Amino acid sequence: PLDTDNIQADILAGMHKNKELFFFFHINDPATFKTKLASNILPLITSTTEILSNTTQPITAVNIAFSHTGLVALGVNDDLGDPDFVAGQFNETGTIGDNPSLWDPAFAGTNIHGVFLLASDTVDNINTQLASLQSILGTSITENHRLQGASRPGDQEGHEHFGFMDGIAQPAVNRFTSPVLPGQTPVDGGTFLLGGDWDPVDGVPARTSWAKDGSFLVFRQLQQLVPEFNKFLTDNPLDVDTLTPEQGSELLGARMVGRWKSGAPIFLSPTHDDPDLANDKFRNNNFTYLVESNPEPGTENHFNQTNCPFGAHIRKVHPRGDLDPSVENSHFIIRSSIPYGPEVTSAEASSSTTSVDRGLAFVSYQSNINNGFVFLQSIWINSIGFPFGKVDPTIGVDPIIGTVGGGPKNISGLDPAVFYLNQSDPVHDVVIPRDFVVSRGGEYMFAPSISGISFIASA
Ligand code: N7H
Repeated sequence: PLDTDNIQADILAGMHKNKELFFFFHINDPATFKTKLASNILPLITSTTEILSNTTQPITAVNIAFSHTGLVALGVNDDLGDPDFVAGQFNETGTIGDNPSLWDPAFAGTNIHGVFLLASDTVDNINTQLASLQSILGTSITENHRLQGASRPGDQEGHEHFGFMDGIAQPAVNRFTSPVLPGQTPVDGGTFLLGGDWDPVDGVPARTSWAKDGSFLVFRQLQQLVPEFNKFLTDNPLDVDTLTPEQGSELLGARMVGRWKSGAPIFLSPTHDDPDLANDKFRNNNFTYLVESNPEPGTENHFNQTNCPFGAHIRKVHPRGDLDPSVENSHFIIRSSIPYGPEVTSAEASSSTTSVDRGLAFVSYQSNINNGFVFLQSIWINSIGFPFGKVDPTIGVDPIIGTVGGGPKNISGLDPAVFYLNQSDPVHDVVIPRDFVVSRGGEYMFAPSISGISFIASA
């Protein structure tokens, strides 16, 4: 089995609390910081083993991660074999399609040295834990930025701000995930953790020594324009005979995501939401986009997007069966995101205009940022041709998070009435007028193992 006593809790297991604070800081006094890290902070860091049992779960779970500039400030100059990490996210806005002028100034540059992830049932508990960390660290750190995440209230718990159930599909990690559910792809721990016996990056000594069992944490503050998204759906219901306009709008949203709001996959339930399917963990993830029988064996996958658009969000980021498994399976990430910001107010709803910031505090873990987040964002999400090899060479970017510079994007296959698509027939594209998800920035961080934190403290 993997060394779960040494692996920070959020990486493989997730902290699974309804509140989570991301507290970004700059290190002013490395010597004091390292002393306190070893003596007072290290004992607070929650491991995977601890989070997995109710008897050992702390009231507030604490994880920590460092940016490249943070490690350097602490005197750790080792190569971790990851050029994106060294560059920092701000220097890659061009690659990942972000508009740097929309970034929160806190993320612009490489000024963030570290982040605390504090997770608990209440914000009060989190604030108590934060106050204690701040009193331990005193002026050795300065806050750059904080983002308070929270599950949505009532029956929206677990749903992100557009209303869709999140946190359903994750890869299964060999020697960790048990049981493996139908539809989960088992992958080696090396896809997420550095230095194990299947680490895709070779010949980097730090990865097999102190950095082993750590993981790269990609953080993104993704604002969601919920009233604007809802207005777009209301104004553009899919015109399907049997559906009311309201149902046509619901279908459009589901086809953009690839799942209904309940979480039921549209590939298995293409015409209506199915909460029973959504709630059944043995069925809700058990599908690929390959259909061999209808209408012609072996062809449906490349010609027909009746059940699921080629470019639906969950198909873009996990094209089950659309690619050779060796390619498809080398770009998995583990997601550990949580919504932030309040519910839509009645004034926002009636004006269809966002006035309060809300969105997703996106977190992904991978052992190689270029294979994980950067690949997904730049090659799969933002390529209008992906998945490649379909009848339509201009599928469009991901309708939820893809961008062509913020402006209108043409997406094919959203209308199920278009059974066979002619070569790039633009008449059948749906035009999404603007981005409803706007990146406010983020950073690439390294979440070391518990022994790795101890190494850093003594560097
Ligand atoms: Fe996505 N959404 O609400 O539309 N995502 N995502 N995501 N996402 C998923 O299966 C969403 C984002 C992935 O294996 C679901 O857990 C929103 C980024 C991956 O089938 C829903 C935002 C990246 C999967 C959403 C957002 C990804 C996935 C279905 C931003 C990577 C698993 C629930 C605000 C770069 C796919 C589930 C699979 C699922 C939404 C961001 C990746 C509902 C709103 C930035 C790999």
